[in-house]
Amino acid sequence: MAYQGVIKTYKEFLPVNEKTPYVTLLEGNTPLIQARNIPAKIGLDARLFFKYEGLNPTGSFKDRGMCMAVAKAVEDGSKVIMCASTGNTSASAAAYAAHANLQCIVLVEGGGIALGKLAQAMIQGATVVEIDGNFDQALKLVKEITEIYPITLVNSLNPFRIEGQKTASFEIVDQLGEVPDYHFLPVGNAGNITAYWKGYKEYYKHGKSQRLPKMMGWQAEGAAPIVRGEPVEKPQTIATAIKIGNPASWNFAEAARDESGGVIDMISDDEILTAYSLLASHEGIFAEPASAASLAGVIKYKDRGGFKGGETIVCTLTGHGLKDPDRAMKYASPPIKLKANIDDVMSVLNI
Ligand code: AN7
Repeated sequence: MAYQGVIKTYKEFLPVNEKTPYVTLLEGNTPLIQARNIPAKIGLDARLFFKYEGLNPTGSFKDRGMCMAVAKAVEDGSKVIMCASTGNTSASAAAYAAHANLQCIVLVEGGGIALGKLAQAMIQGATVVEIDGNFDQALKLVKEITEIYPITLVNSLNPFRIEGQKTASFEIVDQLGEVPDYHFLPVGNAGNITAYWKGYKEYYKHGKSQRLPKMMGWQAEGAAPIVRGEPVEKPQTIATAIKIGNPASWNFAEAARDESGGVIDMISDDEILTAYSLLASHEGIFAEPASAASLAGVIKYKDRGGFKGGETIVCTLTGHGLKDPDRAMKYASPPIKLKANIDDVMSVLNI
């Protein structure tokens, strides 16, 4: 049978009853791509895989949890959903609200989110509010508003978001045919590392897998509250998706790290951009900068002597590169501009 989306595919593992609608844009079922060139290029003796979540319907992993959160909002008779966002959550909320005929309100930092994400939320009919403040302030406002008014909060504080997102772990185990030794991913609000760890543990408990991976979370240096052990009041990073100073799922992220014997550490913006460019130019995978934090983490951990050799490593690439075209335009070499004649064109080619 054709693929039916996250809720139907994994309903035995999800909070689904006879009243829960199968809200879906056919999210999930994303490819697990084995790296062909990067291990040799960086001197890594391991099997390296990318879970390419940028291929979800709105271009990020958020769709896995949003279908579940919106399905439960519909089940509960809610008419309006709301979130704060660094961009991808707002794009996903807007899309699923449009699909399920709900109203959607998103609060974002004015000038702080990538172009593609803003465009998505706007064209998908959300009420987009740009505040003069950052994500952490926006989330605080959304929590206050949704406590008072009959509006469903769809940030990852909503437990149904985590439930949907955990299905990525199931897919990885099924696609690999085993559990990876290490799972690397970016950490922002820390919902995703929480969800992956929950998913790995549930598959293990149900006898679908024989062991658990080490969870390896990576924050940007300018937005690394968990690594530094205190909230960051004015987070800064070019990876705008993870520009978060006070993550909602902080404790769950630490639990995932500690229970799995993993690590939460940080990488610089330069390291993120190097990994971003490597992925695009050496694998043909265009992921957004925040996503490349996972590969940047692999490189950092390898350079530190963290791997023994021969491991299986999965990196989640959380969002599509087209979300943030400005960053690619700034980072890559500009096009060569020439007159329209063969001699001019051939003169610049090394052929
Ligand atoms: C591409 O959209 O928080 O640690 O509001 O968009 O679960 O927060 C986005 C987060 C990583 C971090 N990669 O995940 C939002 C938002 C991308 C992201 C993360 C985000 P969490």
